[in-house]
Amino acid sequence: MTTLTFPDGFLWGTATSAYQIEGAWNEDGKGESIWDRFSHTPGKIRDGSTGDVACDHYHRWQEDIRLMRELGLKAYRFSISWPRVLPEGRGRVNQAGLDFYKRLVDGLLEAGIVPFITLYHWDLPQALQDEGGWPNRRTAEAFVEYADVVSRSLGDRVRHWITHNEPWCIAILGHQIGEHAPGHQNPREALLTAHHVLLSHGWAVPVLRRNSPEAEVGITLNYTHYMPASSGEPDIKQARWLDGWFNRWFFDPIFGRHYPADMTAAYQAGGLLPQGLDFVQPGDMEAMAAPLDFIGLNYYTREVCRVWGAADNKPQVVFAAPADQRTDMGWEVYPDGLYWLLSRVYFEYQAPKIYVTENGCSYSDGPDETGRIRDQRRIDYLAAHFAAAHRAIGNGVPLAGYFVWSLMDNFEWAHGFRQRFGLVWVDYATQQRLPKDSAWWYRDVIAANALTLPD
Ligand code: IFM
Repeated sequence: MTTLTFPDGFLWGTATSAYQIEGAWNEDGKGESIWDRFSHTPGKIRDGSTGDVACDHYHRWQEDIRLMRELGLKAYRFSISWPRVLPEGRGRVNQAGLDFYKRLVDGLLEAGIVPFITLYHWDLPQALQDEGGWPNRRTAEAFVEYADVVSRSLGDRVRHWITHNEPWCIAILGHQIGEHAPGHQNPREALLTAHHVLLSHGWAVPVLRRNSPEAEVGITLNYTHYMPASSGEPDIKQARWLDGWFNRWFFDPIFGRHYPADMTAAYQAGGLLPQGLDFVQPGDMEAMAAPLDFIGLNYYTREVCRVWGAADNKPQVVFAAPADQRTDMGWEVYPDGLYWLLSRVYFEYQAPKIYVTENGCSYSDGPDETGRIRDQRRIDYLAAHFAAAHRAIGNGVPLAGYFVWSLMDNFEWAHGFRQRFGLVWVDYATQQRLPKDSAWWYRDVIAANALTLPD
């Protein structure tokens, strides 16, 4: 056996988000969000489901905190529903919404669990979408107002703030690919969205610091590890382009490097930016590079790309992994990618402190005849990724915590309830929570602050 011990005080946690677990979509004065609107639109969600009830966490949060306690979690990352707090996106505050999060935070603190709050995990108030949504610069201003309202209310007891979750998804899945709300397919809107999301982050940082002076402030970016399938130039160029589109377009400005020049040139050459970066106003790049206390990283997989097709030379991304190394999402299991990500963000971008704010896998393993859920594949996945993180720490990477996605099965966006990422099984008919084998295994890792691997 090999035992990998983590640094003292390492924060082991789990993560969720408001729309994916809360339900209560129209209760106690909550306004409509773009995900309410999107999931209620026929054809948008693969199993036809919505987040109207989801895991009913809004009513079951005390039971869920008890569950977290049973697992020995040190920290819990969750998001706040903007339209629950500001039903019209700005202006009128819904006190009942704020009170829900106050109770949740106090309940976590009483249980000895550190709350990590994400302000924006994709559920924009529909009222702001009706004014143009993220492509409209005014939405960035509204976000600052929202950050102010929440941090004035919770800033005395919350010590970890994350402004946004995965700006790539907000911009690209929501506005270019259209798989996520608001479901647009407009690459220019995607670039405007990326800019305004990053800008709103930068503008919110000083507000969070003022209202919550003892807190750490950061942002969560997602990362896919792109690799060329061969040493041929087209494959290498393509991998570099994908890395620019997915990763560098977001990491570079946050770390004060402006948007990557090669990508700006490529977008310009492709006709996407005929006037260059005309939406960047003086001071924007400085604002979005506001010094941070930490960076949150979400990592799931890598992609190996090969350029096919002599006729139009249209690149395609291929997965090189054998089928038994993919999760139910079709994502390759590639723990080394996490090692490379952590190393890159520390050694190349010089992040002062890092949390893995999401890592996990979707496997459908459910209860057997005795009610036990033998999700060994999830245990293997997590063990391999924890080991990769440990290797990075050994090289000096300042990794301070790790949040498994997710505490429990939940609404997996356009996939609905078909994909199950939870450590805890949710029976959606009864709302019964049933810890899987991986949950008990994770409890033991946390208790030992160490991972034990067979030799
Ligand atoms: O469920 C999502 C989460 O909301 C954001 N990061 C990726 C997870 C799995 O797809």
